[in-house]
Amino acid sequence: MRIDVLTLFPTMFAPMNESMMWKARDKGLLDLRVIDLRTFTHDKHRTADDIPYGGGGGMIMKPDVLVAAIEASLQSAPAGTPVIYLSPQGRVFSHRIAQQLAAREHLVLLCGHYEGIDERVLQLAVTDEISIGDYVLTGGELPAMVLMDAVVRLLPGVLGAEGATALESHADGVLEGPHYTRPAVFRGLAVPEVLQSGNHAAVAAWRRVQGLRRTWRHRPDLLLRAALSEDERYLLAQFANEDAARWLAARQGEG
Ligand code: 4FN
Repeated sequence: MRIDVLTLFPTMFAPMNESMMWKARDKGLLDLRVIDLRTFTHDKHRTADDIPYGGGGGMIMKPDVLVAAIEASLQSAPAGTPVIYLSPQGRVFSHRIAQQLAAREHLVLLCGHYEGIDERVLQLAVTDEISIGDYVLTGGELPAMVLMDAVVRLLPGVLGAEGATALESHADGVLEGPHYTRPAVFRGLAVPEVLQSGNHAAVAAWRRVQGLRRTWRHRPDLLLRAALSEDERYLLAQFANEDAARWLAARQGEG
C-alpha cells in the first residue's frame, strides 16, 4: 500500500520510522511518503497560509498549495483513490473504516493546521473527511498517524504471529479480558487458577466471559454492534440478571 501524507510539519512523522511502521516499510508492504506542503509554494517565503476572508484572526491554509500537492500525489494513482482530510467534522474513525481503507492500494492524507483549510479544497479535491474523536487539537498530524497505525497493522504480512491472536477478536466488537504474566503471585495478588490449569478450552471460555463482562460494564455501547453467539447472548442476560439482583439487594439495604 502507498500512503501520501501532506503536511506542513513533516518532522512530526518521525515515529513512522519505528516499530511496526518501520517493519511494514522495511518489508516493502508500505510505501509511506511524507510530503512537505511547502514544496508546492511559489514565493520566496514559501507561504502556505493566509488571513481569512471576513476577518476573525488565525490563518487558513491556501487552496492553490493544497490542490497542487493533492494533484501531484494523485498522478498515476488508481481512479477513486481516497483523498482524506483529517477533520473534526468527519465521520468518526473506527476499526470498520480501518478495514475498508486497508483494502485500498493508495491513500492520500491531508493534515490541517492553524484554523484549517480553504473550503474550496474540500469541494475540489477531498473525497473523505475522517475524525478520530471529539477534542480540540492543534493539527491533523496525530490523527493521520492514528489512522495509519490502525490501517497498516491490517495489511497482510505486517504483523507476524502476534497479529493472528487475540486482538483480531476486537473486530467482532467485544473487549478482551484481563492479561497476566509471571510471577504467579505479585504483591499478594494471584493469577486466576484457570489460566495456570493448562486446559485450553477452559482458558478460552474464561477469557470470553471476562471480555464480555468487561464490555457489559464499561462499554455496553459496543454490544449493540457485536457479533455474538447464542451462548454469549445468554451470558449477557445473566449479567443483566446479576445487576438486577444487586440493585434489588441494595434497595432492600436502604430499608
Ligand atoms: N482539529 C472541535 C470543534 C471545532 C474545532 C476543533 C479542532 C486542527 C486545523 C482542525 C480535531 C479533532 C479530531 C482531525 C474541534 C481532527 C481535529 C480530529 C483537527 C487544526 C483545523 C483542528 C471536535 C472539539 C467539537 C482544530 C470539537 N480528527 N480544530 O480541533 O484537525 O482528525
